[in-house]
Amino acid sequence: MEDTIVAIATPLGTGAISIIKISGSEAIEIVSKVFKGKNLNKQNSHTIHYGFIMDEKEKIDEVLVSLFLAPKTYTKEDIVEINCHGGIATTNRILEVIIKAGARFAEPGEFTKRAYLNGRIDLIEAEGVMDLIEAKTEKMRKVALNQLDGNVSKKINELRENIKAILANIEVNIDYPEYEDEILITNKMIKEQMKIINTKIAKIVSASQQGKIIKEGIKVLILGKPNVGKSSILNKLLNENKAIVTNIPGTTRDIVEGTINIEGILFKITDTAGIRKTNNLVEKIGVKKSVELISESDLIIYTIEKSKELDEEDIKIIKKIKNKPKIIFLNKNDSKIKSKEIKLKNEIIVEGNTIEEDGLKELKEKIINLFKLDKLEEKDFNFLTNSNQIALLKKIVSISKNIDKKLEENFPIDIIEIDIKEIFNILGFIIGENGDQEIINYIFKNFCLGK
Ligand SMILES: Nc1nc2c(ncn2[C@@H]2O[C@H](COP(=O)(O)OP(=O)(O)O)[C@@H](O)[C@H]2O)c(=O)[nH]1
Ligand SMILES: [Mg+2]
Repeated sequence: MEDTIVAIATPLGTGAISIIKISGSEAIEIVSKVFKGKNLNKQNSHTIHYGFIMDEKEKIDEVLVSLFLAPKTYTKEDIVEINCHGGIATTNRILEVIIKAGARFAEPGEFTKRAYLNGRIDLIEAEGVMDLIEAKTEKMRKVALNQLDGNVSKKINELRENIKAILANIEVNIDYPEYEDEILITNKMIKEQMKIINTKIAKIVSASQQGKIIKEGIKVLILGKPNVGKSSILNKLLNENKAIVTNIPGTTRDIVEGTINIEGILFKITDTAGIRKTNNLVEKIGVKKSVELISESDLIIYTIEKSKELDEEDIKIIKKIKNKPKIIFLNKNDSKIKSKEIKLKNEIIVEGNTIEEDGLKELKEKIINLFKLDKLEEKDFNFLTNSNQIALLKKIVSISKNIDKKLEENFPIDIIEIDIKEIFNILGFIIGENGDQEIINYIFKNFCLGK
């Protein structure tokens, strides 16, 4: 935190401008050493200044320098931003010059980490910053902005206040047990208060499951035997000829992926090598990869040719994906060959073909229903999207159940108090108030450079 840090805030590549960001107590002093223009030490906060970046006597670029003086800045430290000409050579050279003048190259997310450590934002809001940068759909953007605005933090803080009130009551009861007129904490009362809190938490947990879908999208795996039309389905869903389609079984060997947006949710669709026994080494590796992908996927589209009966191979694969959400796609229903009856109970089945594009719309509708995507309530975006934080919330749910049990069995109040205090602490971890290093590192290590 003592160091003044620097990073390139814009993507490295060809572009009109690049922004180099410097934060720390020596930001102005460091930039002044290499800036030819007005004396930056004498300028007001939130002003922009024209000049040149120099390396000794060599002119590096014509720039605009923005000044932001502490504490009203992103990091609460002095910040200088240099707008220079875009492109790799200029941007990198300016970065070099600034480092030579005394700044240290920033770690990923270090600016936001400072905003957090200096108390300007909490962990949920920090997470919102990153989510906003990574948002690829309107829904993702709205969720992230809501988080960044502190609405989710507000919910967690409310819960903490509620818990604090219960704890205060317990304290009174423990300290002055003989005071008849003090509110006597009975187990029944704690139970009622905890019930209200539990309902609130349950609501956030259930919303968070959906939030995860919005943030991370849904991973779809197209599986089936060779030549049933998997690659054709991928191409039709993506509306792009991404995978090679031929009538030669075993054409697809590598994993082919693409992304589509259905109802504001990102679907990462993966086409795989058809699963079969093969002696071809390359195909074998492909088949192995297909099977490995099963556990990581959220949805499997299992493809069968409508005119063919399920054979042993099919049944073997279907067994492997028994516990996965899946849709069976009966392909090639345009074929003149009489179709066989498919004996699959309790499965969602869609039939169609990729030549006349029959059934693909229905396939999408079934996906929407399966994940209840049409019911994602936009107005209630108050949930957590980080799986670590969701796990913490679930831990609270289980502690809470334990409290209930102990109350039932009339445990002494000071024992129950320990559990309630733990809930209070865990809520603190979620917003980052107790500064748990592991959670902090986990969140910031996924940040991009320059933010
Ligand atoms: N008649 C018919 N042929 C199809 C259909 N979908 C794919 N095919 C053909 O089936 C063959 C295998 O398709 P492909 O998508 O490569 O199957 P994959 O091996 O499962 O990826 C190709 O010749 C396709 O043109 C369909 O719906 N109807
Ligand atoms: Mg294929």
